[in-house]
Amino acid sequence: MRVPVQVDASPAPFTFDPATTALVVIDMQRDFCEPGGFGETLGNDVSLLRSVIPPLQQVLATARELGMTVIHTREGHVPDLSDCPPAKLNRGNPSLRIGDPGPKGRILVRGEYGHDIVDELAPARGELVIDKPGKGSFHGTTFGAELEARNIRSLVVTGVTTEVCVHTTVREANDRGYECLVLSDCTGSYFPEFHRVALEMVAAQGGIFGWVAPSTALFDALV
Ligand code: TIU
Repeated sequence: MRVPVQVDASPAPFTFDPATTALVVIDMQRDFCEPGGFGETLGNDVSLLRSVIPPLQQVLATARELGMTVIHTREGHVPDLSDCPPAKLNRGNPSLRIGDPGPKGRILVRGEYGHDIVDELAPARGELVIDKPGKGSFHGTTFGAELEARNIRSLVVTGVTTEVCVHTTVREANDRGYECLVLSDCTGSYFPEFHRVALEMVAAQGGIFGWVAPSTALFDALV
């Protein structure tokens, strides 16, 4: 592997040093990826997110081999829901609201089975897990401080959903000066069209928020 690593990406090659790059795995929780959780209560077909898991397992394994910083996030709320604004709690017409008891525990509540990350992508010992109340990874969390403490300059971003939590995180990371590569096959949406267009938005206008590439381009760059 030659450093800096150069990935064939859109709209231009993405260059990074694994020592100053974090792999960010956003919200790969049972609540979004499995039946009986938050995603399904919103009326979504959660099976659409399953295709993200196999390539993301490979990317995780590679990042661990390289000794990269790995950060997982989980969207959810404290049990008394004091960090869930009414604007979020009362929005829409879900079959179960945040905090209601569901088949995998209380919907989107920290400490519940459904809130945790799917078994296939379980964090390894020492990897950071950031609990976030919102869609973005910076709001109400120590994510920004953790990146600064580790001298991270670039992010390889994965997880769900592309146009919601992935986009919110990438947009703010870009404003904060981080260079973000979004891995197209390691992100997913309940809406295939939103996924496609969300990725196009990242890379449009000369890479207005960042870069996009499939995980195969990352692996090719690392040989
Ligand atoms: N993690 C994340 O994207 N939260 C969402 O609520 N996404 C939806 O697409 N609903």
